[in-house]
Amino acid sequence: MNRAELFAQIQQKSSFLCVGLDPDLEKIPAHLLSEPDPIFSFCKAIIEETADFAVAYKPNIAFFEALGAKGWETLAKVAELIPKDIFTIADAKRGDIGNTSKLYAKAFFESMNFDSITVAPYMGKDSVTPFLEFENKWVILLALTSNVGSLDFQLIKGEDGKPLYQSVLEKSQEWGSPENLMYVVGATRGELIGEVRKVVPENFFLVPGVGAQGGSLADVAKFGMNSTCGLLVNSSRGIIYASGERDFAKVARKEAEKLQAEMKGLLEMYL
Ligand code: NUP
Repeated sequence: MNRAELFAQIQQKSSFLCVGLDPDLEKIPAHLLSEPDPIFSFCKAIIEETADFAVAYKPNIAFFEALGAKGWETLAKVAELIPKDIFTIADAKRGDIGNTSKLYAKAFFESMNFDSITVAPYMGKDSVTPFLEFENKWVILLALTSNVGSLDFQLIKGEDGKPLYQSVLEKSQEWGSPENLMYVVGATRGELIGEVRKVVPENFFLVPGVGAQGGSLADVAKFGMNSTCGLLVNSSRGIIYASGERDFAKVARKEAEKLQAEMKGLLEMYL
């Protein structure tokens, strides 16, 4: 999917919601455990009920690979199931020396046909650029993450006085363009999102951290929105585990709808 198609979908649905698929056997409703593939049944029900409100789905690969070979099979089936006009993100946080990155890219872009993958910037240019060589596929580079540990390295100032996340943003602008490069910017970072936006005015941000991690959607839009929205805001637990009972998918739908309604208002305010 290209940027124009993504923006068209955002306008059409009045939404920039990414539903995070973090399916955990210990958290999904107990009645699903007797199904042949409980994680698949869970994701299927969530996707069917939320697809009207979501412009992206983000399976977090850890939740699938934790189940071994069967988990990979389930992931492939889930990826297949997501409607083709909805953007897909493999949240895998990969990155390695060039020839290895190339195979990670093939795994997620060719074998599983994801639109995008999250990539760690730490190993530098040759670890990231192999992912950028696939047409209509995207790298989502970790810039300013939502977790507490983001303080350990990402805000450290270098000799030029710039925090490390800023160097990641500036350097990576030489590798990709707003047509194939997004950044992870945590919703928990408040007005720092505005600092990131100043450095990279055009690129989309994948913003995790609303819902369970407490980030504010209104602040994300205020500081991060650009003329093509430029935001995909993820919520995982806040949607998929809103109910642990038989009604989980309907309740997930309600949570997704609530976020979409707020997003509609924010799009009207800022676009
Ligand atoms: O900075 C990041 N923070 C974060 O939470 C980068 C991420 N990729 N994530 C992921 O987003 C995290 O691994 C999880 O899959 C999702 C957030 O989930 P939740 O807090 O909405 O449940």
